[in-house]
Amino acid sequence: MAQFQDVLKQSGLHPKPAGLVLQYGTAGFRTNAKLLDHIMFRMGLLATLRSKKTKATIGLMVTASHNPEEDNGVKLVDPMGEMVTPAWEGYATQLANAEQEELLAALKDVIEKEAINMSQEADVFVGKDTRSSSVSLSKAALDGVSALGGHSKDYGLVTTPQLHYMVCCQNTQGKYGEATEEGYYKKFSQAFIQLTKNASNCTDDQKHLSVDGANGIGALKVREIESHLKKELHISLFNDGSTGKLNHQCGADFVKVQQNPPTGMKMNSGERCCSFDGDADRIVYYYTDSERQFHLLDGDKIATLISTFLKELLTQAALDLEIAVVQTAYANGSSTNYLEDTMKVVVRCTKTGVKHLHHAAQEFDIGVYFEANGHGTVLFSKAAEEKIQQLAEDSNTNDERKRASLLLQNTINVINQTVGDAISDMLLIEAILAIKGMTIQQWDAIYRDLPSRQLKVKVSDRRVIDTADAERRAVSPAGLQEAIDSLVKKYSRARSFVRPSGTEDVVRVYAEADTQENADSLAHEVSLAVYRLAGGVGEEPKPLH
Ligand code: 16G
Ligand code: MG
Repeated sequence: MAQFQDVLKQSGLHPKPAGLVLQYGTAGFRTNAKLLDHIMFRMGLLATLRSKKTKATIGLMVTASHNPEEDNGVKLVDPMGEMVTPAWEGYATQLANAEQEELLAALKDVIEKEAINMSQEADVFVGKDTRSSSVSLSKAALDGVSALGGHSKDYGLVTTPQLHYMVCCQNTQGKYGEATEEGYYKKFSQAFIQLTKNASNCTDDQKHLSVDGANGIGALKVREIESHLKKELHISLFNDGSTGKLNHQCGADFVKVQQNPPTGMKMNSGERCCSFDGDADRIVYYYTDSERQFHLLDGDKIATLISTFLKELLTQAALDLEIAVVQTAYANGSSTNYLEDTMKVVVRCTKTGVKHLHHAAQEFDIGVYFEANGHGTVLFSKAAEEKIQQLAEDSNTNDERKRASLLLQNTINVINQTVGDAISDMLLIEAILAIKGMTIQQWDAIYRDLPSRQLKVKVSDRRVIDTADAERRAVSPAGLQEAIDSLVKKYSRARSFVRPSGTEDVVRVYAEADTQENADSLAHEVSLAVYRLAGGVGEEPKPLH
């Protein structure tokens, strides 16, 4: 077939280094940019097949998120803006690792297994982050799409959540919004402005926010949306990419892991600040107090703020809708206790990785999902959206219910339901704080985090660790969970778990306890157990103090 001739010819221009093996990880392929040209071409092919299969537009985003500038990666986006399904992740790995002469056979295998009608039209939306390697890598992806006769639209520089939004808009024929950057800014900024009309006496201080753009794509895009916000939010932007290096000592991941402010940011004590990650799908907030002590408000605090706000509105609107919060094992124990015991909301725990949380959140009327690292959003079921809309349009309802239903409607519109979105989450958080007249200190005081520590252990093969119960228990190697259990018993309010990383060749260890010292020594002792029972390599883990 002529189609495959083109694939053959083009793939010769994007050859695979022989023997190189890469995995479609938790969120796509991610490694040094020099190794990715053939991967991009092949993902262009795969996105085209996925589009033919689903008869819908598929997204392909070139980014390595919070990784160093030298790395790059690719994420595929399914028709409603979700991540691709596990079966297709498998195909991605299969295509990526086929040696040059096996590529056609691997491609035909997917076509056969999925019974793809090759005469079906295909459309792929492509976006990229600000890495210098993204320019040629996105071209390779576009080559892949055209090699299989697919149509592509190159959105150029966009955040990951912007591309998810475009795909969803396109496949809902504009019901979710207009599939342009202007459409994105309009949709979210208008909802934000409507929400902030409910904030009385908002001072200039309350309207001010310092943003760390991680020297990445989020910085460019926050500048663009700011002009649509009608001065309801005053942003001081730092790490805007004009001088600093992407993600270098800045950005959401750095701030969360180091528990320190980013470099390059001017912070006055008590001032509200936030950091995006390199592709603007994560956000964390923070401030320093008058003693220069740093306070982090992570994804758990964000989920608590948002779910409290939504629960209050549901009560005011007298709407009987179930709200749930979805977390991972990394959620601070205090947040889970607060949500379950004080707020009385349903809490679910899933495996790490956005697709798992997203999936679990879809089971509820309103599902608020956040990873502690700041990746998350809120999903509203169709039925919930309809109930809210009916109430907002009902002329017989009282003022309080009406006001609450309108607020809920605008809250739905300010949220990017396709995926966690730093810009949209920021607007929602800013609106909630303004409406409640709440300072960042008051938000922080909702509950107090338990001290925690995360460590990494190098082992010869991290796959020897198998977990169950949403990664909270290790089922292999033998004896590891028993060892963890007996270590945890030595401390008060303690919890610990281990899991193989999906993005790095390490085992991650998490521990929390009543004091920082205890969390640190529990994390160290558990690291030692992993080292001894799961084939540690290199030096034995040393105590932290
Ligand atoms: C990826 C995931 C993130 C998760 C992280 C865990 C997405 C979009 N991103 O970055 O949600 O927290 O992996 O990394 O799903 P780890 O497996 O190395 O701990
Ligand atoms: Mg990211």
